[in-house]
Amino acid sequence: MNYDLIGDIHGHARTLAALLEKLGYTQRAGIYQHAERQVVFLGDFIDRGPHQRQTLEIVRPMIEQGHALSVMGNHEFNAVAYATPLDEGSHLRPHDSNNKKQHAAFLAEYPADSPDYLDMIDWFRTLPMWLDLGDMRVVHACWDKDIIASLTKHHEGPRLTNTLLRHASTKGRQEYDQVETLLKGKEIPLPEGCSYLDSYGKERRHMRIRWWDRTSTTYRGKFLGMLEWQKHIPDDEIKGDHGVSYGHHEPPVFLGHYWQSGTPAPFESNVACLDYSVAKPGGKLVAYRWNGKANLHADAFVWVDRVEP
Ligand SMILES: [Mn+2]
Repeated sequence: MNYDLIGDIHGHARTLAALLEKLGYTQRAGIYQHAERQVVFLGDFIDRGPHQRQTLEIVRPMIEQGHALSVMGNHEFNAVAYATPLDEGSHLRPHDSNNKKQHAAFLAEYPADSPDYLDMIDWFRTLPMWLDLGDMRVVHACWDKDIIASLTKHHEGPRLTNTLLRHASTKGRQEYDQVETLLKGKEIPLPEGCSYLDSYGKERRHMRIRWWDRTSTTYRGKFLGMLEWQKHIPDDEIKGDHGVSYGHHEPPVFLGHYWQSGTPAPFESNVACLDYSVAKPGGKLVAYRWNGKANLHADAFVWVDRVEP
């Protein structure tokens, strides 16, 4: 099977429809399909954009009718945790003002506890956290084989069980860091005595890394974040075994999540990110036409500019 992988949509249904049409998918009985190809979505269908319901009404039937596959994004994981009661009046993801704000566009179209809302949350729970198709792999943010092996062994893996959902929502639990890594990216501790202030003015002693980058070996080189923070990061060799090794010989892996801009191109010969910030003005929705090749190329990216609502 040949696949068209599509990056983070965030409620931009019209842009999604334009991209599917550009890729040669046509609607039959209201469902986008292609005679020879399937879509693989990279997650983050929801939050932020203007057409949450229209987006889900395109992607969910495609997946349910066998025209597409998908992994779970951090926004679907958060939605499930937000909807799941913990104790009387509280939830696995707290209903505080930040979390409410991040989820507002979705909740405006799917009022909490309405039948449609509960049905969609149940469907989000069925999305796998990773897909290993043998000669190609898909995960929202980080392919970490040790974490994937551990979740497979201890939690029947790639899908959220009740226990895994609870543990993954509990800070301090191993599963919390594991699911966070797969869905939000890899973090490593900074060297002793080293920290920086994030955009909330909060002191950070960990940093997100460009885990796919095989050329840089220092904290500063692997740092992933705003340029102004990078100067506070030491240019020392990373201590200990904190990296994620993704070798040249491994199957290609597709990611979303990383808010790229500019002209799409692979991160490495076997790593490509397809999130080109459709949720921001000037952003685009990006696909990769994958025809079974081990090496990824810039000329296989296909995209459309964000369609303004
Ligand atoms: Mn994301």
